[in-house]
Amino acid sequence: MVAITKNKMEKLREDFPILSRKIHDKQLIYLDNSATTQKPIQVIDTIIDYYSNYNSNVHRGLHKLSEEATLKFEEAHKKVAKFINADFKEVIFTKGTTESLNLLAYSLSNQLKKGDEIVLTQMEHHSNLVPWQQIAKKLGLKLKFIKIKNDGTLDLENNPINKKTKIVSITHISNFLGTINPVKEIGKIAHENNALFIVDAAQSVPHLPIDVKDIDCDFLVFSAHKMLGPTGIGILYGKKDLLNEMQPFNYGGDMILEVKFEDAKFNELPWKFEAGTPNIAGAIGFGATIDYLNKVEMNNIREHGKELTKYAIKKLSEVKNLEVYGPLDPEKRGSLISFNLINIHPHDIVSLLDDHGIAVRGGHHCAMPTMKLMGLTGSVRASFYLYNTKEEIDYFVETLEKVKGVFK
Ligand code: 7TS
Repeated sequence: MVAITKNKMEKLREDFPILSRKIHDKQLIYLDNSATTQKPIQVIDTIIDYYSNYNSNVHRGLHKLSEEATLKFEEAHKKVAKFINADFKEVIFTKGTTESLNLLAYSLSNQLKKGDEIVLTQMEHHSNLVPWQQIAKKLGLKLKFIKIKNDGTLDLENNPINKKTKIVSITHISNFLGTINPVKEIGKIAHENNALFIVDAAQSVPHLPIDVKDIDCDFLVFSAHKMLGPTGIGILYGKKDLLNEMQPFNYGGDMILEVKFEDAKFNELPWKFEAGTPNIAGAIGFGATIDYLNKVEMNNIREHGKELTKYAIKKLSEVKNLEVYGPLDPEKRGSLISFNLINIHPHDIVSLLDDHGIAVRGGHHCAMPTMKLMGLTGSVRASFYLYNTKEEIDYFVETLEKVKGVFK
């Protein structure tokens, strides 16, 4: 790993045109990276280049443009696969985390029967909860949950995984509490019980070096837009043998080898799960995103995120009447902090911070049951990425104090 100095990290900001924008005549401070991240010029230019110079469909034309587009599209698959230490055949392009999880719930439901159990945690994003609820209702399955302890970590000693469990699907990093869950340990428990193990890595792949072989997960899902890439493209990683056994989610062009009027033979992996014209620009843009992240190096991104989070927790703990949710140890959390100012609605805080050019998110963060469990209706969330600085956090916390003053 080449350690990146503070100056180099700040220099990266020049790659992001949007960061020089003014919002209400104030410099933009973008702290909503858990929702989506900004895009570097290298990714933007790659997408413009595709549409300007070799726009064409993939896998079908024999002409030059189609050849060029196909090559770049397949290269993107390979880059993403290498990024998470997977095989090319094991990486499927989807619309994003949500679609990947729906694909899994739909395709794996063929292997489930009444009475089978699915284990999730009490801190899932709605996209790793609602698809499972739907198939559970349809097939008479039971949903069980690993509980959250008071410190915001999972109560693994009392986990409900047993021989009836067929699927364990958990978030790696909670988008509300920020907790980093011990995925290797949970995967081991799942496999000891012959259950499939799925990791929702929407908030972890952008921030930590991820190796699917080391985690030993059966499936892992994430979205490009949370890691400097375009929207509308994401990943379903799955172990080859499992993907080969699974029924496709969508049927149509590109996912077949041979079609007769009565029947069809499916294409090999990964194309078996990529029916129809894919998001070509998004995929090629994602390839450029991976190049960018590799250049910065994921270890540096993790270290930078940890430093900013530690700094922000310290600064926020000095603000009176403010409560932070989730573990306070930066080693145990991702680069996001959810909090509330007592007796002030999160939406009011978000709106007043916006007046000062600061973008944070307020609300239930698509984790309504977790909020309710904690007796909350919402929180404010500040989330950081590689282009954020301690100076931005200083301005954010100073402004928060001003905002508090408005309600006196
Ligand atoms: N899982 C987790 C843990 C997430 O944080 C999100 C998005 C998703 C799944 C869904 O990802 P998508 O790309 O398919 O939308 N989380 C958020 C958020 O925290 N604020 O906006 C989106």
